[in-house]
Amino acid sequence: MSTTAAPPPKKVNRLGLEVLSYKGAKTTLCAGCGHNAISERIVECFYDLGVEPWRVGKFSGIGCSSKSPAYFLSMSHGFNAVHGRMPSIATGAILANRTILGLGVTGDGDTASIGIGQFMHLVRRNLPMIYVIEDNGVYGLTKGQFSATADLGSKLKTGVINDLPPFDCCALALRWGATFVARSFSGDKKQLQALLKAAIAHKGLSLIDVVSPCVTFNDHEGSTKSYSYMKEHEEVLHELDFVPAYEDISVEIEEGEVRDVLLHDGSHLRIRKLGRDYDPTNRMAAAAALEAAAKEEEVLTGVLYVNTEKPNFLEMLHVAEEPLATLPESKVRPGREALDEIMEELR
Ligand SMILES: Cc1ncc(C[n+]2csc(CCOP(=O)(O)OP(=O)(O)O)c2C)c(N)n1
Ligand code: SF4
Ligand SMILES: [Mg+2]
Repeated sequence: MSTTAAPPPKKVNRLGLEVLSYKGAKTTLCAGCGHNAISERIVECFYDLGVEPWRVGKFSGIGCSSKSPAYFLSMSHGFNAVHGRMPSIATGAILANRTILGLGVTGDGDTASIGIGQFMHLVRRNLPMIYVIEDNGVYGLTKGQFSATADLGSKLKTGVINDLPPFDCCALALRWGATFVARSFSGDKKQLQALLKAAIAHKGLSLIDVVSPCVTFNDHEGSTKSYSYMKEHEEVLHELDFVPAYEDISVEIEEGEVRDVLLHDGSHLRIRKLGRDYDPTNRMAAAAALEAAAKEEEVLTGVLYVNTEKPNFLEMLHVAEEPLATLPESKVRPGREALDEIMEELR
């Protein structure tokens, strides 16, 4: 009689899908690149929350960071836009089909250098999508020139010093009316997981600027986006837990120590106070905290700001629930009367 034991049952999420269903092609990025760690977190979070991968639209521009959507969610839709132009492609796609869950993955060059104008309008419109900036302070793909997020005085491998002040994408996004602004570090697995999950649950633009070291061109002494710099200068604002809507959230919350932010889909972002008092619903305080941190050469990580009240772009425009391509002609074609009215107005 055979004694071979049955293989253990495969681990699946609430949709019955294995984690394999959330993976992508094998990475071609450098070993140790921060972007690879972010791809891994994306796989874990979408799997954990049981998001249907075929509902996701991955959007990116050009860069090592923008290549990374090939390395996760292979069952999702994807669009690699021209350098810095991902926001307009994502805007068009999400307006045409609001059932898509938009996931933008971009670089600091793609967003803050060539793409700053597009990024500005995306924030202003509060388009519901997740927008991850893989921020290494350089153009990794074109061999390590400074980007617009490189800190003043930081040094290239060649010894060149950056003599321009940086754009802080979080501070800019706050100024332009963003509704979810967070900063993280690719090396902080737990924090990044909680932030990505909250970003999935938020129904406006969810910006996460992730310091993601480029091991090949910007991980040396004198860089402010290196692993060692982040280890010394990261200032974690709070401890984060994400409680999805389908889990029981009726756990007692200790007064004064923990704060719960209710997100749109009924999930909760649980914010546990660390050393300081920080209110992530106060936009002015968030801007001041970033300014103060920059002066102290600290990198604040966590949820900097969240606003669940402001309408998103689709709500502002009253976009139809169904994908526009599926609307019947009776809904998309104005009737004779409406056309006559327009003609009358133009007389
Ligand atoms: C219109 C245009 N200008 C310039 C380039 C060259 N280029 C390709 S990627 C890149 C910068 C990428 O930097 P970043 O977005 O920070 O991504 P990383 O490689 O650092 O992840 C540049 C300047 C291009 N492809 N297209
Ligand atoms: S060059 Fe830099 S950013 Fe590009 S894959 Fe290598 S480590 Fe990552
Ligand atoms: Mg970069």
